[in-house]
Amino acid sequence: MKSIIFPLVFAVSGSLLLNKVGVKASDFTGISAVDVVAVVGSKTFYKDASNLYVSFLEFLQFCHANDMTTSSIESAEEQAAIVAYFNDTRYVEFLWLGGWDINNEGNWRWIDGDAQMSYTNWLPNAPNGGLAKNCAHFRPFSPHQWFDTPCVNDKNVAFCHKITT
Ligand SMILES: [Ca+2]
Repeated sequence: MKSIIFPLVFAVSGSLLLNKVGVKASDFTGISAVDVVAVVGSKTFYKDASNLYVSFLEFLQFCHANDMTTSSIESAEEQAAIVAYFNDTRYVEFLWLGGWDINNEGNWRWIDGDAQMSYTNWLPNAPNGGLAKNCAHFRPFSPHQWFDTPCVNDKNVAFCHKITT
């Protein structure tokens, strides 16, 4: 029975572009269903509904392909709305934030608009990775704070936002 079921499951899952965490088709385009995480004013935050692990470059590709920009958390109100969602869902995968200090160590900027971070919510000892950690991610469980991480980290889920007018 096993020998019949397993190839079948593999064939079905392999036919989907995005299926589950850690598994990715080689023809990744980034287009996927998204979950609404929070709405704050004109800004709506979304994460990849398939919870697929992606690299930072794939995260950029994902947001762009879905007509969004990489996430930026710019106020305590936005942070609180995002935390409320993850408290409700008990979601546990780390999420990419659209922030980096890749161009100037210690000078953290949001990619969207190349704006310097004014509001931040780093873990107390972060960022602390120096030149080895130039991208930011969000821990969706307590204490719900931000960490610096290597940009080559491939165990984060895409997190984007879109401004509606
Ligand atoms: Ca750094």
